[in-house]
Amino acid sequence: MKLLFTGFAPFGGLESNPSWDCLKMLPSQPGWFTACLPVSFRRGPEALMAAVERCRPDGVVCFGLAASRTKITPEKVAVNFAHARIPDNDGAQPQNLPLDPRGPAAYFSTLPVLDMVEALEAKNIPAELSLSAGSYVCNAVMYRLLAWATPRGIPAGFVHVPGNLPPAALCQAVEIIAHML
Ligand code: PCA
Repeated sequence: MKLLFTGFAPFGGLESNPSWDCLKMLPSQPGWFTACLPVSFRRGPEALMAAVERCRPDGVVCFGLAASRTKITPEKVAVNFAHARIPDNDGAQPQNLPLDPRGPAAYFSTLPVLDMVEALEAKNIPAELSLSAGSYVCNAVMYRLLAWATPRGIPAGFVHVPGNLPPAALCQAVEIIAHML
């Protein structure tokens, strides 16, 4: 089974992004691929789809930082809405726009999100289901991912990581999640 995991580049004045730092620590396994996506409404989803075309994965989990959260939060929903509080790394700051004017209002993750929360908590890693991936670049990438994965029946989705967990715990969380695909 080929699996693709993505993280993001730093943004918003931060020096690193734990969502990519933890993927860099992931022990290499046959069939596991990683990619670092730019924090850009335009280039982020493009880079994701380029990685998908390169790897042809049977499952995809995208990771991003939610600096204000304190738990690992598998996302249930991606919404067709772009509304940025800060400019992305290209200086774009969409306000009140659909991501795809012809697309559905939302997609549900095709990952077993509740089981993932349970599996993380069983290992004493703080986790909670999230019902909103926000309206910034992470949500845009999740929406694009699910527009591709849903009609194909491919398990795919998004997980936000908090800013306060040590990289080793994040890396362990990624491995737990990876083994549930
Ligand atoms: N977090 C941002 C974008 C990149 C990232 O790591 C978000 O939650 O949208």
